[in-house]
Amino acid sequence: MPTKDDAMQDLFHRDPANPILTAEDWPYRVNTVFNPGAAIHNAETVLLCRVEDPRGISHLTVARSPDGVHGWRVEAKPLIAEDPGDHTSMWGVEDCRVTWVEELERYVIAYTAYGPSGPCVALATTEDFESVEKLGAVMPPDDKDAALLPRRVNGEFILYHRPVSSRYGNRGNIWLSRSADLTHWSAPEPVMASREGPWWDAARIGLGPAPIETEHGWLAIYHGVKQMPAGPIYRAGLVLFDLDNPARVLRRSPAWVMGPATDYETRGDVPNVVFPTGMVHDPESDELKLYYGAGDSVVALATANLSELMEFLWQNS
Ligand code: BMA
Repeated sequence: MPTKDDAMQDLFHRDPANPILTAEDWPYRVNTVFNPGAAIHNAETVLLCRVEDPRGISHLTVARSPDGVHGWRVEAKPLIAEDPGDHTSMWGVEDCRVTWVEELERYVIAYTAYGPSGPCVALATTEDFESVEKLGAVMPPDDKDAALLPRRVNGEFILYHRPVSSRYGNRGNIWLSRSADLTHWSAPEPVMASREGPWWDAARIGLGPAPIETEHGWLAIYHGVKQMPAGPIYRAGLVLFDLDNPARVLRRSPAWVMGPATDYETRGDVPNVVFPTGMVHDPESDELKLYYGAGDSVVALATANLSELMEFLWQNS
């Protein structure tokens, strides 16, 4: 039976193997596994999953699969974990986005470090997902949902992120900062605000996976939150940023393109959450694999066709 959400948009297709990763797949005791960053390394798909341990503290652990759907091998130890000696991450690390940066020949991992001052954006780099070089916190709290563009624009790296400003009634909006060296970042520039009133993305928004370069712009997926009397609903929408000025929004989908509909999305530690954080595009087949956390409890996969997404944005914006 088609779900309520599928009846609205037929752009994304949930994989029949969903949820593709759960706490039961972990080689050690964990509470939940969700919100993964994604990358291709050595012809395999790597997911850097947020794992919440039985204390409630999160860390990031690598899972690898030959086809990005089945046969996941999960590492026995976290790649990035809480650091009791670092006040910015003593309460754990969460929700990473991974970007392959050709110029550095390294993957850049943008993640949320959590400590008593609040969540903040931290960066690390890796060659192989076996060891990391930490650059530390690069934005003050409260800030999260950061993702780096894969190349410089006008000579600078671009990091989207989500500082919370009381000017906007503490609604989270998407901003960006620029840097020549990944360490020193410019003051945030506003990019995109949550809509007002009854919209699906009125309470908060945040960027999802690192945007993909297309000839018409940077294609990105963002999450939007609607606050309901029974709790928030997290859904996903599409946005296209200008290639040369990534602070400029060219297109934004009025409606969400994916929302909680299945059991694993409408239940869990936080019901009614689809939270996309990983995206892999295969230029040959044009297939886009979108990895997302469902219900803050499991990892799920939806596939789409990149050209269809672009077409949809052109006609619905
Ligand atoms: C956001 C983040 C995510 C989480 C989502 C839904 O604020 O904390 O980690 O998946 O809420 O609970």
